[in-house]
Order: sequence, then structure tokens, then C-alpha cells
Amino acid sequence: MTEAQLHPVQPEWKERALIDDATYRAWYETSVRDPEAFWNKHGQRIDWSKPFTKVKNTSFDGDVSIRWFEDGETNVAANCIDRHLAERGDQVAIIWEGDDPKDDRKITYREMHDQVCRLSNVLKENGVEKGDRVTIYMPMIPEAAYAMLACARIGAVHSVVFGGFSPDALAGRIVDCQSTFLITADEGLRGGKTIPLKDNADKALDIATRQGVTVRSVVVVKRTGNSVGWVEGRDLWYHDAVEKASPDCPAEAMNAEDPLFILYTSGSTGKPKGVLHTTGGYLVYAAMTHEYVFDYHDGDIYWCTADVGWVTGHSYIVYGPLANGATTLMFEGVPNYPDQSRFWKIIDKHQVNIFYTAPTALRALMGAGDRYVTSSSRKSLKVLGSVGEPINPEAWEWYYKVVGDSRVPIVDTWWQTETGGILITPLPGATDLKAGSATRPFFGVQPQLVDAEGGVLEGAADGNLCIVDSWPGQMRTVYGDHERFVQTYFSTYPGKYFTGDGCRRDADGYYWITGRVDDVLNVSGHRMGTAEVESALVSHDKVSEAAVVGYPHDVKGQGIYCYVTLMNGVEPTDALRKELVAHVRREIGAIASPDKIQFSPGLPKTRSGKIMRRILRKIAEDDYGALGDTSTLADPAVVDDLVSNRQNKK
Ligand code: 6R9
Repeated sequence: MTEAQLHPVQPEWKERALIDDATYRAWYETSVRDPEAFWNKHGQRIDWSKPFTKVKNTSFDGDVSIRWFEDGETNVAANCIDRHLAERGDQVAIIWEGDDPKDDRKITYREMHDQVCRLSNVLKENGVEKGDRVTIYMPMIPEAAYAMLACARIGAVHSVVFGGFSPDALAGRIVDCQSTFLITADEGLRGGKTIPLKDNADKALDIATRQGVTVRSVVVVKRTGNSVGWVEGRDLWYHDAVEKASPDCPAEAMNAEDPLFILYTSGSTGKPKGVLHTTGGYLVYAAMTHEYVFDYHDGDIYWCTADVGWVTGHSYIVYGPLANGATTLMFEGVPNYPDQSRFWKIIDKHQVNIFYTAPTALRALMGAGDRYVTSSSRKSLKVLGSVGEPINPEAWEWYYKVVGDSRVPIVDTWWQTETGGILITPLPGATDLKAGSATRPFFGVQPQLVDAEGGVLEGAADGNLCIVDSWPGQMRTVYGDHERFVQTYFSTYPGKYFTGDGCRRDADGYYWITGRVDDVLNVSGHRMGTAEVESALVSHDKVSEAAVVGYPHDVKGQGIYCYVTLMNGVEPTDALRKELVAHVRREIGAIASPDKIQFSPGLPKTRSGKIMRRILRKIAEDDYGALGDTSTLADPAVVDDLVSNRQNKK
């Protein structure tokens, strides 16, 4: 691989930067030499109703126990709202940009306080208590943020489920955390199309009830006003309830280690894991990374294009920015509606200074042609960010040159649902950039590369990425299954957190994330287990077996390639292919739509019955010249059939 072009920190950043290179090095050094002192200092950035006296109490060995600031008490909503009221009550907290460019709203910190307090009282009046789980299934509207903050205010644990997920997926998440309260909307609106949220929710609640979990109350925001099903006594309209409720609701004092939220994410097995984040450490870490990674200054207009259904929406639309008293933009729509210039028009319209998006969106917009970008000004931009998957150098250079006019630094931020906040990233005023590299670790983060046997690799090397010590934003457990937490993250390389990602470190000590090394796909920045798609496929009555792998896709990063063995006597037809695609969308959601389905009478298996995915990946990549050793297969002839019927011919 040729060495990427270096983009040094630009001279004007010397004045703006919160952190320059010397500061980065000095702080980083202290953060790993004396984490107690470092985090004792930075833990003070949030308000504590009872100050902590203990900073770090963490162990990656044995049963794995992670506690930060463990005797402190605080409230996340009070930190994100109340403490700003005196100084910036009338400052805009949320700029909402609707799907239709004519729709927008600005909400001040004071208005947000009023709304969140009222909603908190609605939750309490309907029996939600501290520790109860509340599911949020919402479009990208301010009420989604209010719902999260209202839970935080009263100590309820929210579980936000992405609005694009199916009734089945929603039900599974409700049942897993035994949630008894749901906040949703009549419909969502994206790219001019409606999404039947309430209808999906009704279906999900039926499924959940059959599985023994009954949701008692459903609060419904009226977004489109179209008619929806209604269950008297269970469903209530958000606006009616909030209007009647008192605007006075004291924030519950929460222990630093009380749960804040659960967020389900895919792993290499079929069932999504409930990643649990707690209160104090999470907020300190989300707020601190938001400030330094984006070089956030008071008054900056900040926009992250993620959905609140993903961790990026939690940490970098809601909690991090609001804890810092920022103005955070929330966008309901999609990048190509009404046309491909929507992002750039929004940047000009609201004078956005910091813009944070995903490589898949950039690749799609890059394909649309530069004129959509160059017809806008974008002069307000100061920092550009990327997250969700590796950004290929071509997309990086396009982002830099065309979107940022070779003037704006790009922070390529590597992190995960599990990490709570950004772990490897440039800092705009400190780090010389290389296109495609997430560069260096954030304060307190100690990456390590290991080989397959766990041997530590030093210097320039390629290996599996581990983190050797805890940071405050780290997940604490898998909800309801601590054993699975230990097993998933700390057993492959005992004593270390294993990320599931492959990574290269170059001679300058820069990190280059190469992608997942487990059976997790990253499709348009959405994480998905191959096992989830497989189990959706085999739940179809014409399918007897399925194996799913990823393959390189120009826009999505990875596409979904499915090998499907049909039941005896079932004809493989194009109509059936379409039916299976629709079936997977129904089971999981549109994000899991298979790109290719190959009907295969047999799958390559070892004599012990293990599917050899390595071979399936090669065929999906149309790289079958290099299939490697197939001699251990039970029936090597299967491979010839797979190769001649491949769906991805170059
Ligand atoms: C925040 C988020 C996590 C996985 C992660 C990795 C990939 C995220 C990346 C990146 C390369 C980046 N990933 N950011 N890969 N460069 N800047 O995306 O969380 O949905 O849990 O996904 O995404 O593979 O392990 P999550």
C-alpha cells in the first residue's frame, strides 16, 4: 500500500485549537501514566450533586468489573439542560430540520427544559419508576431527544430502537429488557415517504405479549396526523398528556453507575446484545470527546447526521453536545431528498460549523457529481467528521477537497456502540491527517495490536485491535447477561477488551482500521450479524439452509450476499428471490435487504459440518481463483457448482 498524502494541521488552527500537538502529547502521557489524576480532573466537567471521591475501579480480568466515579451522584438531564438555564436559557439547543425543506423549528434550552419536565411527569403519572425500561421508537424529531432526557431525568433506562426496524426486531428488544412503556409516533417521514411507526409498534406489542411481556402504556407523538390504530386505556397522545402535565419535575439524583440506557447491537451470534451504559462516566466521556474531537467552541452550530437509533445519535446528537451547552442540529430526512444537494443546503441555511456524517453517505453523494456541492457556499464549515466504517482514501479526499475546499480538517473517528464515545481520532488542531486513517488514540485510550494467538505486536504491524485498560465511556455489561459480556469481549484475549476489528499501525504510530474480523457486517455503516440475516432467511418455509457473507460494495461499503439452499422440490426462481428479499426486510428491516441471493443446492462444509465461510466470501468477492485449501471439505464438488452459479460476475 502506498503511503497516503499527509495533510498537516493548517496554520490558522494555531489560534482556534483547544488542543495542539504538544498539549495532545502531554495530556495523553498523563492520561495513561496516571489515569486517576487525569480523570479526577476531567470528571469535574459535569455537575455532581454529590461529588465523587473514587475515580477508577476497573478490572478486565476474571469476572470483569468496570466502575468509574462510583460514589458520585449526578443527573444526566440536569447536566444537559438545567445547568445551562442561567447562562444560556434563551440559546437554541436544538435546530430541527424536517424532511420537507420548508419545515424547521428552533428549541431553546428553556423550552427544552419545560418539555422534558412535563414528559418526565407523564412517565411518572403512568407508573414509570427509577430503573424501569422505556422503549423509544421514534422518527428524528425533537420529541425523540425529549423522551431520552425525560427518562434520564427520572432515572428510567431508555432503549431506543431504530425507526427502520421491523415489528419483530422491535418486539425482540422490548422482550429482552422487559420494557413496559413505549414512546413512539403515528408515522415517520423520510424522503417524502411515510413510515408506519404506530402500526409497527402495535404489531410488535402483540408479539411481545405472546412472549410474556406486556407494555402498559404507549405515548404517541402526532407527526403526520394520519389515522392510526388505537387501544383505549393503553395509548395516549403525547401532546394531550404533556400539555396537562406539570412543568415542574426535580431531577432524580443518580449514582454514577446507575444505568442510563440500553442499546441493542449486533454481534457474531444471532441475537442482538443489550449494550448497557451507565451515568457518570458515559456523560463525562461523551461531553469531553465532543468538545475536543470537534474542537467545539461556544456558539458553534453542530450537526451530526446520524439517527438517534444508533449510538452516534445518543452520544453526538443528544448527550455530548447538550452537556456542552451546544446548538445541535437534528435532521429528519435523507441526503438525497428533494435532491442530492440537501446536506449542503442545510449547512448554508443554518450556518453549520461542524458537520459529522458517514462514509456511505459521502460515497453516494460523490457519485451524484460535484455540482450539487459546489453550488453551495459551505463557508461556515470549520470541522468535518466521519464515522461508522472505514473511509476509503478516495471518499476522504473528495470530502476534503470538494466539501471542505481543502480548508477544513477531517476527523475520522473510530469507535463502537460498546465504547460509548470516540476512541481513535485526530484532533483538528493537533493531528496531521492521512486520508483513510483514524490516526491516534484519544486521552486515556490504550490500543494494542495482537496476532491470532494473542501475541502483542509492536511498531508498524497488522493485527487485531484490543484496548488494554478502561475509559469512562465503556459499556458495563450486556443487559441481563454479564457472562455474555465477559465471553464476547474479554475471552478471546484474556485481560484485554477485544474490539472485533482488524487494524494496521504504520511507522508513525497511526491506526488504520481495516474492518471487522468477526461475522459482523457493516452495511452503509449499519452493524448486522451474518447470523441475524441467516436466521431471517431460514425462517421462510421454502428455505432449508442459508449462509450469509459480506462483499465489497461501492456505496454501502459492504453488500449482503446470501447462499440459500431450498427445501426439497422447491423451484429456484427470480420470483422466489424477490420474495426472500421482502421476507428479510419484514423480519429485520430494510437495512438488512440482501443484495445478492445465490440458490445453492449444497454449501461447502467441513466433515464436522462447519460451513467454510472463507470459501463463500471468496466466491462472493468473485475472487475464486484463490480459494485456498478445499481438501478438508466433505464434498469438494460443491465448490464448482457455487463458482459457476455465482451472482457477482465481474
Ligand atoms: C460508532 C459506530 C462499530 C463498528 C466498528 C468498526 C466500524 C466505526 C469507524 C469504523 C473504521 C471508523 N467503524 N467507525 N471503522 N473507521 N471511523 O459506528 O458504532 O454501530 O457499534 O459500529 O463500526 O468496524 O467496530 P457501531
